[in-house]
Amino acid sequence: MVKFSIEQLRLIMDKKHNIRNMCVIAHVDHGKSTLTDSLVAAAGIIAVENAGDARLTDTRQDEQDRCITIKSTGISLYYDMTEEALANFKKERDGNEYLINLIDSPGHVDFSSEVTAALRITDGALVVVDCVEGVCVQTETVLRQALAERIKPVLTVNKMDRCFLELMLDGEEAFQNFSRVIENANVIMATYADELMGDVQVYPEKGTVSFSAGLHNWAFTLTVFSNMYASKFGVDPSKMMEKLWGENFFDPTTKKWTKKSTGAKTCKRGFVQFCYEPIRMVIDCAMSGNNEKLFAMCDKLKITLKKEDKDLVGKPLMKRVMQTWLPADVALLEMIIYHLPSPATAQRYRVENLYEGPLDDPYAEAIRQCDPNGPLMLYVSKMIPAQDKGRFYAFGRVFAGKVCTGMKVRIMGPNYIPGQKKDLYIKNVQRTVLCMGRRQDAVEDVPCGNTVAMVGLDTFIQKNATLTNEKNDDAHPIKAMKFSVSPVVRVAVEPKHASDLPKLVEGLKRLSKSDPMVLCSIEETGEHIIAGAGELHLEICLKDLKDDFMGGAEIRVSEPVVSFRETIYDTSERIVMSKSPNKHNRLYLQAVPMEEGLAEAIDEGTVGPRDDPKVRGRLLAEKFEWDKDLSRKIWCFGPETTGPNMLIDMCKGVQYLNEIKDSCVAAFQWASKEGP
Ligand SMILES: Nc1nc2c(ncn2[C@@H]2O[C@H](COP(=O)(O)OP(=O)(O)OP(=O)(O)O)[C@@H](O)[C@H]2O)c(=O)[nH]1
Ligand SMILES: [Mg+2]
Repeated sequence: MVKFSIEQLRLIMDKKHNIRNMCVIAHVDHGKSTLTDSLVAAAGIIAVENAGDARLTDTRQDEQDRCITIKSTGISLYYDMTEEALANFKKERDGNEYLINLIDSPGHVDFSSEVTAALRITDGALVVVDCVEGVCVQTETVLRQALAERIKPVLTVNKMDRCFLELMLDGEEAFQNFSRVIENANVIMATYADELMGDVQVYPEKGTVSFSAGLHNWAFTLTVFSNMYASKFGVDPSKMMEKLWGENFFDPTTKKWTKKSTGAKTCKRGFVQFCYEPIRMVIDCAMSGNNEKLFAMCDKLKITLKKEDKDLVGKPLMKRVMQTWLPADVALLEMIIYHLPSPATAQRYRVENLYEGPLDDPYAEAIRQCDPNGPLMLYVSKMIPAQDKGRFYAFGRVFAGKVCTGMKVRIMGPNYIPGQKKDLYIKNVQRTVLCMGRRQDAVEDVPCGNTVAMVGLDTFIQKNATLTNEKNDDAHPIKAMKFSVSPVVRVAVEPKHASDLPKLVEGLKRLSKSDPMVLCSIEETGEHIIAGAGELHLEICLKDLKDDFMGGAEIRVSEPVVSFRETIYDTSERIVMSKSPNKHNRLYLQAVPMEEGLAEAIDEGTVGPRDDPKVRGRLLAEKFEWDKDLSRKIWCFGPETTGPNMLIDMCKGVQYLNEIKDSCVAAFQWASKEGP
């Protein structure tokens, strides 16, 4: 049952103010995929009854079997806002129809690179936090990444049903628990926020926090309740909303609001009195079979149940009543539409983070304005395996211009340097496609502000690329993504039957394309190495390699090895000495830890071998308190001549020292590469 057609969808894609690109991020198992399902139910692709059980965005068989998301999956939702719901909407809009391009991301650390790739092509994030487990390690990691990409967050406190059914929390306990969760998330947001985005913290009383039970398909924001009560109390909904959170107490016997509890038994916090208790009552009645009271309450709350719904008992009845009363899609989609930025808004401040070239050239300007008539600027963030084995869709976001079926594009790979020919191709886009969970639909063209999948570019794009019009040879690429994990766990693979070697080589190429993080390389010994972010990541990669990319050919896999890294914490306790082969020269060497932050600065590229020595000297002197002369005596960086180690000549008054410089540099490269 599809409620909307591709034609309808394509029409809204031109209305850049009515688009929201967002991803769902959270710690592992906090309910992202389940919650996404409730939203998809609203867009009409799956029937509402199944919402919460199908995990439609978990498209792979192993994702379904393991109940874990491995790849991020995009899906487009169509939502028609009512006139009343838009009454307080002050931002620019173009009619009532909205298109929400949603990406469900994995929560397991091993797949963080999928989150990075998803964040790049979205402007907003729905942060999901399990109300019982609270803010966890990965919640912080993904939030930090989101804010670094200038993605605006809204929060949902999820698995609310656990408060009622499992923990049986009373109202005050629940409130304290929720405020703590929100507070913890806000601390992280305040820490990593950047001033251009303004205040990114979330507040229930401003409607940027929702409370949800994805599994049971219900959710609410305080906006929902304040609209419900505003008419009853005859006050403005925004005033009502403030009363529903924080230190506001109401006593129905005196009908008075106070800032502190009066101590009377009937005096309760606004949130408890008006939101938590009514929900608890409905749930309790449904679960205990007290149908009379339940249906009376339904009448009062204007919940219209279907006749067959009234025959349900226990949990299914509770689920049905709750989702009729507080439908998850309405609360969440309205929060997303109200509070997350449209591409037109977001690209104005994201352009600096995105574009590598000068910020006043026509390409930067087209991204800033989200201009569909400007030059094409498209970032391919990942490659998605297509149904016919071995082919890939190039998936990404159009930041400016339009991409059309059959169009000739300039493909700038990650190693492209403006003005040179390296890593540059000019090819045709065979087809442009929209990805909707498991299905794909071809469309004629896709304008800026939207996500798109393209057929026919997979032989030219390894993992990421920037696409622009054929003739725009002065365009700079879009910045490469920064991953928060690196491929540290390595295994060696070999085919069981030597005749399968070509299959392995081809398979490794495909594997490396399909995953943003995995690294496939050949050692000097001829071994094929696969490196992943963790054991689970490797396991999935190996399975994909065997089953999908090598047609089931058998492979032998070595035990995983983590490549160790060595560092020094303190100055070495003695100076070591070595004699030259002719025994005429003595070399003395001592290891000293770098100043705090220097290794990181080298990793980030702020200090490096290619810097102007004068500039580098000044920077080292100012930031790391180096002696000015010392920085001129850096012989090399290592390993690979760029790494975060340095060899420094400390000799004074020695002649002809430069004659041994090359040998020392080579030795240092080797020593710093080998590690322990
Ligand atoms: N009680 C309760 N359980 C839920 C709710 N939402 C999800 N769950 C359960 O939590 C588990 C994880 O749900 P998922 O939706 O797969 O979680 P996820 O965040 O997508 O997990 P990853 O993608 O692997 O990070 C499943 O067993 C769900 O049934 C909820 O609202 N209430
Ligand atoms: Mg999931």
